[in-house]
Amino acid sequence: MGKVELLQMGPYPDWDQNPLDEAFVMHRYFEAADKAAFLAEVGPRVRGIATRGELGANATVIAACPNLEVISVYGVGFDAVDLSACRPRGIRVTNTPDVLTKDVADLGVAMMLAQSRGIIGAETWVRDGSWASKGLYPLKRRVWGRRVGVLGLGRIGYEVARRLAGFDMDIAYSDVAPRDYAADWTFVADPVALAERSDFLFVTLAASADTRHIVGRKVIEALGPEGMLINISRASNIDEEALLAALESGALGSAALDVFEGEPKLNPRFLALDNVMLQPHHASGTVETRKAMGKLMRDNLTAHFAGQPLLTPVL
Ligand code: 8YV
Repeated sequence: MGKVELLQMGPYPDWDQNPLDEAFVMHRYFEAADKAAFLAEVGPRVRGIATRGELGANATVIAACPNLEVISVYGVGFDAVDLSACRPRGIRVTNTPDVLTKDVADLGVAMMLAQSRGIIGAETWVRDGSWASKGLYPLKRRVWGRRVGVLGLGRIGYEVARRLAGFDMDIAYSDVAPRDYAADWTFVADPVALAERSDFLFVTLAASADTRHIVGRKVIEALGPEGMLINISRASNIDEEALLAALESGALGSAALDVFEGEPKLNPRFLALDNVMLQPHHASGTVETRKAMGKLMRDNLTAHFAGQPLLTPVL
């Protein structure tokens, strides 16, 4: 029997690509100039899709693969996979939870510290000679001891809060219900009320249709001119128009963002702002974590085609 054929939605590092190429026939969708023609040609032979969190698999791609059995996501977020197209056909979906949690939390905390203390501007201050010519760097805002809200106390939100406890912060969180593992932290059901009591608001929710724009104008304005919004989840959790307007007017103090609508092409209005820190969706981007994510993604595919139970199924 020949190798199983997979559709590959985006690139992987060699340490994943090489074993994938050895075990399967990989059809590189992302390299195809004419995507529709490519799908029409290889779709009927495809039994699995290997994708990435931000790329997922939409209804058109899924429909073009009538023999599709499994979609394996390299990422914890599976919001870009059209689950409603998978369910009726019994297509299984897997993701890579846990292995990336702590790196994502680390980057969120690093962004908060860097933005609040002006670390990137301070680096420029040294390099461009401003220190010598203009003198002392402008004073920035303290992090430790201040009030923080965590919107979504799942795996990543929990690790963020745990880290912030080390900075003696006053920690509150919103979620669908109080969590028994968060006894030291204050539960605030309403995101607007959470933002109102916060100097820093972390968005750590798994994105879905239900959470779309959960951070809208009211939450942003409640956070206020001294507040900072940190997003390490998905752009869809925030009303980006409302965010841009608030950053431009000063209704929101600042933001630190790892994710954007339409990324990697972000709204150019972000580039004109000096009160926002922009990161290229790399919260899970360490060698250690990406190796673990790749292995888990591949192990799920191998398990499926060997008739073994999936390691980390979401559907
Ligand atoms: C990855 C992610 O950057 O886990 C997720 O959901 O978005 C990130 O970890 C991405 O999936 C890698 O392509």
